[in-house]
Amino acid sequence: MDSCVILTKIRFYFVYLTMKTNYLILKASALLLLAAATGLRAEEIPLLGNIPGRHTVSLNGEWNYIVDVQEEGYYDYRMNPMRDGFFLNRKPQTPKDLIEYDFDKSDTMPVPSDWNTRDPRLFFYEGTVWFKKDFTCHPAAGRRTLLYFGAVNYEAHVWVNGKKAGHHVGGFTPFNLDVTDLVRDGDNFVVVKVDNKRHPEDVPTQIFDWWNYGGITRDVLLVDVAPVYVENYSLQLDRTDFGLLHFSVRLNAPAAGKKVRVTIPELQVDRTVVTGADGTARMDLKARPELWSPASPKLYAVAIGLDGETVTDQIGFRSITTRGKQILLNGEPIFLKGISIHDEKAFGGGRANSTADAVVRLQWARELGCNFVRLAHYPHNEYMVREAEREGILVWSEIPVYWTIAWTNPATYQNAQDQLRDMIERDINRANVIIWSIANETPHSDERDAFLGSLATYARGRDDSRLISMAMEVTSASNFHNRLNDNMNAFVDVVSFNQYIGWYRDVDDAPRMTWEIPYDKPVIVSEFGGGARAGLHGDKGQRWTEEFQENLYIQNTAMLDKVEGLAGTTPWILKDFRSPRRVLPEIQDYYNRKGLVSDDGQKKKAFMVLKAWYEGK
Ligand code: GCB
Repeated sequence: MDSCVILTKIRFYFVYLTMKTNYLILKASALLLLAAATGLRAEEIPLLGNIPGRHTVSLNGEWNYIVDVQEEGYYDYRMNPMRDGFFLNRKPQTPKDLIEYDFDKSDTMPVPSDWNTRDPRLFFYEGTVWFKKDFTCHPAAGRRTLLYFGAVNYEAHVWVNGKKAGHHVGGFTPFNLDVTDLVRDGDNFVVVKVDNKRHPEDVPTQIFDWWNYGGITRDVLLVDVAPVYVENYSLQLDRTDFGLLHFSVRLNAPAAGKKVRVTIPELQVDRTVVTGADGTARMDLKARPELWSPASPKLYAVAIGLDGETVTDQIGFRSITTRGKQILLNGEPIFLKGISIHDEKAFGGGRANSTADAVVRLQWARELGCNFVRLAHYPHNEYMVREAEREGILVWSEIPVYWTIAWTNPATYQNAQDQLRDMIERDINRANVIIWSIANETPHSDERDAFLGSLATYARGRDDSRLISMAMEVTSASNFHNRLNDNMNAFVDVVSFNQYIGWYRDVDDAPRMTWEIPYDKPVIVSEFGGGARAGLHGDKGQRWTEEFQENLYIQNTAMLDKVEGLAGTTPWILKDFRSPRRVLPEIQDYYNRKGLVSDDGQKKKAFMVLKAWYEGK
């Protein structure tokens, strides 16, 4: 069934670093094997940048779904993939016919959403659910039709009109399939097999402290494009010359001699560049934009034209650099007053997937006085990033290389790199995104260093206009002296670490703690915090009370003021979030309670402590 041709057009070299040899470049043939291992198919084509600026038709709305615990819609009773699985969406043709499923008589669920909060039977479910949607379309002759998914968690197989359209792994990044040859004028249907079972070689792996929401969790769109189209582009301010912009563009095909026109009317920019034999082009533009900043999040209307068609965008211009232990925004030192956030709705759990969901959480962040958010632990939905950009909130964006990754498995590496690539591709022109983070709390080993070193090098190769970081851990040098000692220091621009003094260790230790970060780089404390059940009051020594959490924040903020080179913090976390690891009845009830705001929107006492600390920064 999966006899699709393996993608032969490998665009990027897979560079694998080891700490011992520093650079070891795998041969191109290994790339093909890796692509095969991660399921890249001929139909999954490189991601389109700036999806909101394209010609799209939404396939959001009610989709029929079938819960398939044993994947009997996919495998026969000998576990061989079937030719006539549920993807054919068959109907009995005669009264004798045996067909044991019927999408049209099955329940519906809105897309985008997650099945865990949409169907009470599926709250803990991890497995396969089939989705089906009917749609009409009228593709114009000579055009191409792409099918775009904002995200499907975790693995998706997609068929259009019963024919395989593609396969994708990774639950938080977008992908698009070329379905031109599968769609027909008039009635069509799309079937998606979604599977969110966890496996040790996945990214993230089998254990992680958040809810494994399954489903088609972000928008589904049909995209109409010309045969040769602008795949993606980047328009960035020079790091130091604020009168200079760098533009680069990539077409979907190696089409030479194509004229790409860039206009920014407000800056009187109207320039054309011609593509080379590989279908790419770059040029520098003289312009002196008003700089994007939290105080003034100025965006300019930009149009990218090719063959009479334009992609429109809103782009801000800023520079982000470091100098010694400082982070510089537009050349000026900035302290990043941040908060960590999961991509969950503001109230009651469930995956967030709209601007409205973003607005509430960003409003709380702004009330705290934040100019920065850590979008943990995976790329959040695009609405969140764009709304933060509009509101002037800087972003740390991260891939789910979390805890116990299978460091030596090449397919795991390729999966992580693909997620990193697509996170960067999607948000390459977002002015507010200043940090790409490649990992969270990973155990030290040579294999881990090789894996992460390679990811960091890859990220820098794709985007040298932003900073690279990762959430490290401190290793105690002695009982009250904390030293950061991580080989990954060599690869990051910003040294970040998580610490939980006061929660996983006695809060009274905080005043005695000393810190040593022996690197001449800015420092972000990417997590600290502790849990409290909103409305539970008592002595500051009583765990789970708001007073305990309040005191923890008082002690921690005082302690952090002594960290040399502290350039920002993103305490853990804005809002209580769903986690299967948090089982304590009456307190947790499957929520991680480290939020400053409860799952039903109540602000806890510690909220005011952090707010006051940020007011003084
Ligand atoms: C951490 C993790 C985060 C957890 C948090 C906690 O260090 O990075 O994902 O949720 O601790 O609550 O323990």
